Amino acid sequence: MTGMNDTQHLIEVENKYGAHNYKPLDVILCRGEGIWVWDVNDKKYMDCLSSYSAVNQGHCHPKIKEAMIEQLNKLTLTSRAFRNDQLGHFYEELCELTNSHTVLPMNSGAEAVETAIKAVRKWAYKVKKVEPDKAEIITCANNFHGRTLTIVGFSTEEQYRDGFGPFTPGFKTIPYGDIDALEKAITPDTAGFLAEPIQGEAGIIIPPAGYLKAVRQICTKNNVIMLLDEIQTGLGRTGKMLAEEHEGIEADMSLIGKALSGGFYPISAVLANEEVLGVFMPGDHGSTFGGNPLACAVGRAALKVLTEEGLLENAVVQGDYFLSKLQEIKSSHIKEVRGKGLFIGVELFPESGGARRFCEMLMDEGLLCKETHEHVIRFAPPLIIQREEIDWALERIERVLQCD
Ligand code: IF1
Repeated sequence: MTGMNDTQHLIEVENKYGAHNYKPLDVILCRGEGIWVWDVNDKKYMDCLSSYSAVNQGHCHPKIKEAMIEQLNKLTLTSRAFRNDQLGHFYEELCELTNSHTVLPMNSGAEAVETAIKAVRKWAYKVKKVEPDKAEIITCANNFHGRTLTIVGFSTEEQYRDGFGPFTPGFKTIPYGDIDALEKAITPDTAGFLAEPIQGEAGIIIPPAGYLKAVRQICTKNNVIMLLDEIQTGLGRTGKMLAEEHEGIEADMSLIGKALSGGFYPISAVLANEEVLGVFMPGDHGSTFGGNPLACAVGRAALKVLTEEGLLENAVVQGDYFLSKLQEIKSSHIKEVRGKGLFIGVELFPESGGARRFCEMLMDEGLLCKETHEHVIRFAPPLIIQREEIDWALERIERVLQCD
């Protein structure tokens, strides 16, 4: 079939057989390399979403692919009933890079979040001596932590909750970035505080300077687990291995996923100090694929690419450049440009009719990005991007944002 027929045909097939839980742009991708992807008509696009920061290393990174193929030819899955020769190395390399003490490997980001909630609750009962079934976790308005029932139960986004009740009890919501609200919300039953260092889905919401440091102090003072969800902000996206490093603090537990595999495989992990993950005894928790040798080999290679190719440093240099040039764009649509590293949001005025139509115009210009929360265009290209490629993007972004 020619590309155009292929596109129409494949859209029809998807719509016929697939659940309609997404409204994707009508672009059918078939190839990816670095920051570029191609559709079935062989049209080339710059990927400015990076699969929601899962391909920070760039699409189909050769070194990660090589590591995956090598492991594929040896051993892919053993279950955790037995050990494998990749897990220990993965743990050690991950702990060294994130200054963690202990790792619990899972598969999806939401599974890591669920694992952390279980660990924090168990720690509350076994260590903090909270009364059984009374442990409370404080979360933030406009959070995004995944799609499981427990997680959407503490979402403040009505659509993520609609029709899915009843929900898991034991969560309390406070405004994001409000340190007084946190102080007031803590009770003797508070087990933990869960937040993103920068709220992604909420529209790249950066908390006030010093917020994470103040959270750290309050959690320490009140013997509350500080739990940071770095599934989108981590692994170089904001210019650090973990975004918490910008404020010189260490959470008690940090969650990572997405780019932990460079987009090759679902891998996530709960990183913690011994005290919190130490509450898990054999048989308390698990997963068929968690910590499998293929995931560990891919994860090791993905981490190595981040460090050996200086992607964290590049995210700072290119992110600062991208942000400053975006802030120079003269457009009646732009309300605010904000970001950290290569995690950037351009907020539009409501009168502009929503970010979606600008993403569609950018797609026609060969740039793929995604609106978040209706009025924000998120720009999050792979961390390998270079200045001349950012200039290529800026030319198109400026042209589109100067349309009516
Ligand atoms: C979708 C959003 C982004 C995450 C944070 C946990 C998870 C995610 C901070 C769960 C996942 C993905 C999920 C995907 C779209 C995307 C997303 F728009 F939904 F909110 F990135 F912003 N914590 N985010 O961002 O990880 O279980 O998906 O591996 O559900 O539509 P997961």
